Amino acid sequence: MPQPLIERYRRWLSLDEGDPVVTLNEGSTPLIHSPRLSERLEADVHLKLEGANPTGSFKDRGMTVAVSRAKGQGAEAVICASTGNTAASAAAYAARAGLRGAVIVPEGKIAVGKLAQALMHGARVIALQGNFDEALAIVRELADRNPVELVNSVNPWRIEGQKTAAYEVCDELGEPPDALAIPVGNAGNVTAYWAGFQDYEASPVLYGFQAAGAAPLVEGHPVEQPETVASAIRIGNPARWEEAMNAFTASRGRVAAVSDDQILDAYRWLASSEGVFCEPASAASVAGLLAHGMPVADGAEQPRSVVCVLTGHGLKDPDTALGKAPAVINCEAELDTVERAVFS
Ligand code: AN7
Repeated sequence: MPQPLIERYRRWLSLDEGDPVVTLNEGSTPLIHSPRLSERLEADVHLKLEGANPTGSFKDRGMTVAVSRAKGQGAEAVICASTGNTAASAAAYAARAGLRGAVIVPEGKIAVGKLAQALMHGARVIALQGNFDEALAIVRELADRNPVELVNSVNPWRIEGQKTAAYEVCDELGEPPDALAIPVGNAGNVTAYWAGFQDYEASPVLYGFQAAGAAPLVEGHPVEQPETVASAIRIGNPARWEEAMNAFTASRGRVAAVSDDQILDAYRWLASSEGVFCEPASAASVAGLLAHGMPVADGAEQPRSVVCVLTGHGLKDPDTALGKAPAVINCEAELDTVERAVFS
């Protein structure tokens, strides 16, 4: 049975001995070889399937630690702003811990699976007439004014927990990869990976990818009206801006943009060619590698082993999947007709 990540990596996490462990047995997600992507990129590519976490995204790694800490410190409620996955995860861990949860999401802009999760776990879901960046600004003030723990990735415990994904990658491969590709929204996850690699004295080249309509780090300024089909990363003013840029610089990597078409092509290609169904935001990492390759600094060697982080499960967003997939074939219940439908 997989261990909760707090137990597996407790020595690296600065948790108090007395804190409760609020867990759904997150972490220890599959790292699978990707033969077709390896062929296309002329490198040895592995996919880190973070959609295999209990609520279907990497957010659970940070949430187990942040909610354990919040519970240990006597909090009665947690709150977050979210493009969807943080909301689903916060709601689940709040339920597990016996805490109240409230989530503020951009109205009409979160995938339907994530909404169902937050509601089923009993969180109060507030649909804001505004975008994620506005929601985050508001919850920060709410958390200052009220006895409620903020569990966005501005919370340092979220980053602590998310570092464990970098540990797992190194432990599973037996050594650090040469490079890591990752989608970037609020920039908490790339910050956490870099911190985790540094704990392991590893320094893979970090390639971050943003959606072209929501690419503040690439453009060098906040984006007022971010837009992308990858709703999870529809973020115009990342909270961990500086940390993320420092990580790209220190790792001799870079951040680049991918178009929605490139994201959707990679999304469908991964599902149909590699058997891996991730959500559109996650496919940005694969789209980025396919579109930009792996540029290196002068004199540096081309990466041989690469890990691509697939941050969330494809089932989160059935609407986008059905909009992109081929049509269903309707058929009457008659043998010859079915035979024709199957084999023609
Ligand atoms: C699938 O849930 O920001 O750069 O509020 O759900 O650490 O923000 C989600 C982000 C990538 C970007 N992939 O990670 C939220 C939220 C998926 C995501 C990201 C998110 P960060």
